Amino acid sequence: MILIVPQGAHAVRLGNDAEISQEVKVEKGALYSVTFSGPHGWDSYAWAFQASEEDARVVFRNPGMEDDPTCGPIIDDIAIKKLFVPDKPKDNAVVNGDFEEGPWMFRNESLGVLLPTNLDEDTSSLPGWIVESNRAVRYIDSYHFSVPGGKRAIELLSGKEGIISQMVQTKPNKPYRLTFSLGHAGDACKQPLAVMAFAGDQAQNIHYTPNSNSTFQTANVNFTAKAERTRVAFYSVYYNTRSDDMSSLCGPVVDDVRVQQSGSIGVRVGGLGLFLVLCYQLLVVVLI
Ligand SMILES: [Ca+2]
Repeated sequence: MILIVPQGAHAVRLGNDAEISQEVKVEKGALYSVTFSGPHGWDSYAWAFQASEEDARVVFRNPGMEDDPTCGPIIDDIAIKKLFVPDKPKDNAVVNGDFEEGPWMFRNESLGVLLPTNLDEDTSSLPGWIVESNRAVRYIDSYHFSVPGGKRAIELLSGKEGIISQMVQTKPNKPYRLTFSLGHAGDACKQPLAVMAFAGDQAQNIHYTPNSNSTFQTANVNFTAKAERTRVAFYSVYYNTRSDDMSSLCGPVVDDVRVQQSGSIGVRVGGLGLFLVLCYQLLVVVLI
């Protein structure tokens, strides 16, 4: 289900203590992601919740912390998308390793969608993955960026302050190989680009080597599983900015993450429970 709440040619500025809300019908137990953005060209964010009832109210509220009440957040487009958690492929322990399932993206959003910190795998806008750092990562699409596979991928931002990770099922003492695509987003990001890739007790610094024939390369990390669950994680080694404005954050692109055994190729939302405070002291609450 996708519900788009177009605001027409106008956006809403929320003054102190102001809020806008809408009742939405949701499927009990299902996972939903809310994407919202400022006026064209501004950053978009996504945030997810699990429906505990069929009636939900999505509320955007400014909790009123601004000294200047005219400086409130501006809300433009809002969309709610029902997420599905892809099945784990037989030959790959990573869920949603191709990042194709994720939050709604507006076609006119040229800056992708920022995914803020979310430590709960069950209420992640990016099924299977968590953003475990205090900075956001960027969900990008192939309409506006270079994407190694399919239509979606992740661009890592803010150096080691932007980390995505997943706990994957493994068999203790067996050898495994983590493989993934590492590339550039085609957004004039200043090189060098590199990721730190973690798989169990292995950590590897991998530099992207520009190749005029491709926008990405394949990288891998070998490891031996120590337990039945192994952490796979990525962050950008450098703190990159775009060369055209020298200020917008950018970084390496990760896609098609796979973990295979070597040699065998083959929200719950309770009442007022969840909220998210972003810049401008914007508070998003889902009331059920
Ligand atoms: Ca992809």
